[in-house]
Amino acid sequence: APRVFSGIQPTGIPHLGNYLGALRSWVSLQEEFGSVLYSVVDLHSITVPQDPDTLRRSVLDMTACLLACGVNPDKSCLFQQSQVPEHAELGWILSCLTSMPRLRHLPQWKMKSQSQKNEGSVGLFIYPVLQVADILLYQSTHVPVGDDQAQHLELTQDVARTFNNQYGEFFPIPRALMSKCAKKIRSLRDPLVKMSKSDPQKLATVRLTDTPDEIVMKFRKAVTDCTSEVTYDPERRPGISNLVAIHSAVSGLAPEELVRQSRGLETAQYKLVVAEAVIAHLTPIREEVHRLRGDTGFLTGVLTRGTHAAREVATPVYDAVCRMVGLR
Ligand code: AQP
Repeated sequence: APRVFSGIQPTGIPHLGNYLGALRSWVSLQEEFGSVLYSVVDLHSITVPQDPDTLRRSVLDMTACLLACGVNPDKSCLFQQSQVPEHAELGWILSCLTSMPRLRHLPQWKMKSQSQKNEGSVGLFIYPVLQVADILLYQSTHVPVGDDQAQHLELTQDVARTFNNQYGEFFPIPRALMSKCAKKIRSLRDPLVKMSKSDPQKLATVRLTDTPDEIVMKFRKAVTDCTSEVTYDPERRPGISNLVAIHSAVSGLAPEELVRQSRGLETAQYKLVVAEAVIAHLTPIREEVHRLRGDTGFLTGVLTRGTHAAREVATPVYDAVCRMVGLR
């Protein structure tokens, strides 16, 4: 039966990129698919240093944000990855089927390891295999992915095939569900890089909990070029085009239509138009995040229920894998 899996790291409050590129489609997928699992992937987040208290808080904050965006725990299984130990256990078995060169060529390792001392941890190196385990543990058939994750899904498909060839047909080969909405939202400070939770520049990232004043300020200071006309040309004018892309994603109107409507506006004026559209879109979400964040008991309860439901699927799959490999 079709089954969707996706995850998000508890590395801070999600931003417009996470929301428009991933979370918004998570909500629609719970209507389209009978079985949907969404995980707050805390084991992935410790591949780079995390403060323990902040991490604990971030898991609950992320849960509040997912619920506020419309993830419905009655329709999807929402859980914390580390509470289902089979993720790490299956990850170990699958890491024994994956070659070092295969991992060394993945773009995220190349990028993230450069910014870490000693090239980064072994965990950072093999986390794509843990991601493979996240997906295969539920025999998932569909995975919503952004551009940046396409190569990790290819790895998942390769590892699933390797396992099936070696031990017998077991894992479905999961397929990508390419995001219909915004593929890649860029930093407001540097339109050449993606918007990221852990970007140290505060003005680069619009978070779901930002106040209207903060949103206005961030868009006002968004980096664009010296041309004051509003056009959509991601190759040559990435800064202004990123704003048009954000505007398009929150309004549902095509970039060309928005450019037409903005004729005569200077970029400085257009930035405020985009800020207002974003504020209108995010305000109900922000208010719901604030309401939910205060209710730690409720959030923990949602995750506990999710853990039980996830383990019901994961345990028999993992047991079968162990038998096939010869560990039972
Ligand atoms: N800028 C983006 N535009 C569109 N989609 C994005 N995603 C992330 N950034 C953008 C999508 O969000 C989902 C969850 O991402 P994640 O938290 O698991 O890891 P990430 O991709 O590393 O996201 P961040 O925000 O950059 O986090 P940090 O700074 O902690 O590494 C994924 O589906 C991703 O495609």
